[in-house]
Amino acid sequence: MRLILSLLLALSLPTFAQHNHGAMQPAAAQAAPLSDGTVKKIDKAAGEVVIQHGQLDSIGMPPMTMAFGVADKAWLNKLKPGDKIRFAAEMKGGNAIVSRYEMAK
Ligand SMILES: [Cu+2]
Repeated sequence: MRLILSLLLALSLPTFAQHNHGAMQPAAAQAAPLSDGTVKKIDKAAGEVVIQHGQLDSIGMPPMTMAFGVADKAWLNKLKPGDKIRFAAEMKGGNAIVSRYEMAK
């Protein structure tokens, strides 16, 4: 019985986290469409990546080049200037961040 309760708790945690986040951003992070972007610069000290991006409907932005925070700092070691990516943007604590990305093919 104790094991089952633990399992249920573990399974429900990710759901709770998503709902919690969804309170601020109606379009949940997972639902945010991927947009095209080109990495211009990596700033590890600031924990930011500068991306030239297209229209970002998820955060209501026209195309521009700007700095984004990242959901996972490890990405700053994987990305490099010139990389073409497809990424999802969301607002977190007043800053635009890359919530997920994949390399463009
Ligand atoms: Cu922008």
